[in-house]
Amino acid sequence: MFHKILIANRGEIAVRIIRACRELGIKTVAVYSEADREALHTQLADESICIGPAPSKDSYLNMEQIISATVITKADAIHPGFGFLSENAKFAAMCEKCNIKFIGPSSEVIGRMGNKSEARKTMQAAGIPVVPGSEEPVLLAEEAKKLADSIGYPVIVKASSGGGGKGMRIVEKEEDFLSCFHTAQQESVNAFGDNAMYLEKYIIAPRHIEFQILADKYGSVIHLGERDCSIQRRCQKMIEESPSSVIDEDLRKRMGSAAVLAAKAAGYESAGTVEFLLDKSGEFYFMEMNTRIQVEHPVTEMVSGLDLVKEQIRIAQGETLSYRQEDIRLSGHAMECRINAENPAKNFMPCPGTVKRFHIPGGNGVRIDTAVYQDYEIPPYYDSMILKVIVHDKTRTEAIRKMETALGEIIIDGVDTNLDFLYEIISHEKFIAGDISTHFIQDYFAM
Ligand code: MV4
Repeated sequence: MFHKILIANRGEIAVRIIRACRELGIKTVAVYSEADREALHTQLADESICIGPAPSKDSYLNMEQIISATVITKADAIHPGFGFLSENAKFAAMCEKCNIKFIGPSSEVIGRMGNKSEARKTMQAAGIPVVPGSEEPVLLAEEAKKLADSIGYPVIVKASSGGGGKGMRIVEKEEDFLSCFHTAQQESVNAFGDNAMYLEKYIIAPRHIEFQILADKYGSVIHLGERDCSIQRRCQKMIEESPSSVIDEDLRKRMGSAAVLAAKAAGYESAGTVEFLLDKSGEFYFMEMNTRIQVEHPVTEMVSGLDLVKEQIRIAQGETLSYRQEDIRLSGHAMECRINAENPAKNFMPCPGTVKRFHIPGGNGVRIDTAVYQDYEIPPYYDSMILKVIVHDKTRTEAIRKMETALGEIIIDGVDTNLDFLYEIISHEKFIAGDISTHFIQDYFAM
């Protein structure tokens, strides 16, 4: 049983974790940068400690400072949330060395799943379908081109240390390959300090389907169904929902079994997500494994009734899973919209500033996860996501109606947001028909 947990994060996910700890009777420590002195997570925690100046590299990414804060406050464990150090194997290893429990998988697993071409190899060896592509990482453009020619175009070039679209290029024609490869490789070197790339056959207009996994340290692994995260803009998720309108019970069983097998093959512990690409013919392929709690985890909480942050903490405390696969009952339809402080009319440029009038919706089946309050000053240093609206109802049609009602009631004056853009998406006939793919935004909202 942990006596005290330090949350190495900020914003809505830090508030979410503090609430889960409080419900479990566990003390909390918030770390904050100088820009977050007045932030909600700083105020809600039992203790708070400043770890440095505003820039992330000097604060929320400063491993030594966070470890020191943990030692000074005598916290037993660190919850990393998502982003920042949540998938940093070096940080997880530092925690292990300092006998601080990192709430997540081991540093070895984080490292192996963080290397996307290593992850592919692990999954391929376990018999999980992966997209046809390179077996080993590729470094030389000419060698990569030979491989691309044999795979057949279109192909997609990806960074081994990548994920989320950085260091990635889709190559439609042979003559574009070398320039695309060099660009993607340079982006990878700049972003990750790694020139290792890998290739895959490009799946045209796939759906992004991810399965939520829970795994304890004794080998038990269950899945909690899927989330359809296909509504994305430049690899940034905007809307997530569960269940997916194209997955029937048989496909859910097959993909769920593949996700559980993937977690076992990875030696996984804690909450995690197995991402698949689903093509138009219903074939699915392993894409990546995310070794963190995800932004969109509330969608699964709403259809399964589980509290995923509490489950992570219980697993980290050495408890066995509270549920067997046959205990999991998924019901109804949940949907999440991410509200960002950004201006769609100005190419989605982030728009920090002071929140004036602030009103959030409520009601049956409506959940708001946010750290924003009236007169709160949104700092310019961090991610632009400021609020998540999650709704749950019996059917997708009713969930969409509930989301429209909730979005229509929100008031966030003082900063620009993507609220109206989200409203347009969920009111679009193709969205309402469930006719979506990762190409939806580019197909219907050319921008
Ligand atoms: C793909 C793919 C199609 N075919 N791989 C996006 C980021 C990272 N998770 C991998 N991603 C993709 N990998 C193959 N073989 C489609 C995506 C993809 C995507 C690609 C470009 C622009 C937006 C996208 C949104 C979701 C998934």
